[in-house]
Amino acid sequence: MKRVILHVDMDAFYAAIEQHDNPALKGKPVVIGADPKEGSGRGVVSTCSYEARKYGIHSAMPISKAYKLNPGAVFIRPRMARYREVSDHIMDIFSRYSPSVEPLSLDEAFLDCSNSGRLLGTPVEIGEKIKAEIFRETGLTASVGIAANKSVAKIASDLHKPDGLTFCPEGEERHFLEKLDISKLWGVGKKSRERLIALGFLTVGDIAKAQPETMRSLMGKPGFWLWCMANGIDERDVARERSERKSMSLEVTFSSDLDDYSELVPTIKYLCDKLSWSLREEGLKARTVNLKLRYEGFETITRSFTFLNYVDDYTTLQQTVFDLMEKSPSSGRKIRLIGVGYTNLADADDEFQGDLFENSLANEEKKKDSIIDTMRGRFGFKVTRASLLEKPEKSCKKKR
Ligand code: TTP
Ligand code: MG
Repeated sequence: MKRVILHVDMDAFYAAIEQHDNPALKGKPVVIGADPKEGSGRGVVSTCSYEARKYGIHSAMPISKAYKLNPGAVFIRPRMARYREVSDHIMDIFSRYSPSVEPLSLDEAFLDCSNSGRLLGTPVEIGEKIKAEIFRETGLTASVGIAANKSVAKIASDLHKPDGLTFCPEGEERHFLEKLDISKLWGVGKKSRERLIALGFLTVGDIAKAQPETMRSLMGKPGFWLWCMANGIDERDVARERSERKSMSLEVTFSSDLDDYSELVPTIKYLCDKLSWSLREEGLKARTVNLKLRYEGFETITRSFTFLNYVDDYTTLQQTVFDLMEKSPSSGRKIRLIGVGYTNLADADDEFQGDLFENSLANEEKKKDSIIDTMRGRFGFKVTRASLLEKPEKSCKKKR
């Protein structure tokens, strides 16, 4: 195989850590997320153990619904510091197997093991060694997908969860993918799935058989990328995290809690403008956008969205933050703090092969950003956009 790409994803990550740290929870339905308050709690499920999934509980479901599905489950609030500690540990294990490790979130990463074969064995042996090492050192199981490229490896790791190892030999990608539901393709969420089904595409094979031009005319550039993935074509490199900076964010605590969401709009725009400008100023680009909201009474939630390619423009950031706002629990709750952030950073001039999912809207917006950046280079951040003339809550705090 020319390239050997592994995608490793931990099983029921937060829930598995809780079961490991408290063995009395092993074998039980465990739900990590907001306080269910006996069915009246707001907020959502972060994740749950496989035992809880049998009741239909899953990530992002309202916690009140999870409670109704199984009131007897063990509900636990997340312990992020502990999850980050385990994440650092597994990332350290990955680095023993490859110099090219690309983390996608706390519990998953791509590894390029193309040159590890002579020392470590066949692709499947490498996958088995990594799984065994994770289990020995953390007591947790992971699922591994192995293929000649990233998108097939990512699809593969999900096929035999938990504790799975799935290998797709080079040249067999089309056959490997053809029967799978289109939702298995990276980036196909609920809405795109409905749209594709309405167009007559049910399986990955249906997309693979279409003409690339048809897919492009139906779905735009992402349609072409879907066609490539469906045919097992993905030239993107595993991107090492080269940037020293891991994240960047800005937040504002309001002088009095806000209950009218429309009052947040100017502040969100202001934060997005300032943050995306700082990102470009530092010569960086980012794949993940994060939103943090703190409600009255101090409950804090975070939401994030990861793009397939890198972004750095104001409009994409702003639209993503508004989308994330829509997914956040809101009704009747006052907001005390709002924060926006970027993670998954890379140097702006790093080339990533196959930034196929390039967003033409983002390209247009980039031109506007570069005009503003040039003016700000001379006059500072006080140069502003016409759309931002409404007064935001200004005293924001920069976080590293
Ligand atoms: P996932 O890898 O998507 O899920 P998982 O590891 O819990 O389960 P699986 O075996 O299916 O991989 O996400 C990793 C962690 O990220 C998860 O344990 C909790 C967190 N998370 C959220 O907080 N909210 C979410 O909506 C999702 C999907 C994950
Ligand atoms: Mg996982």
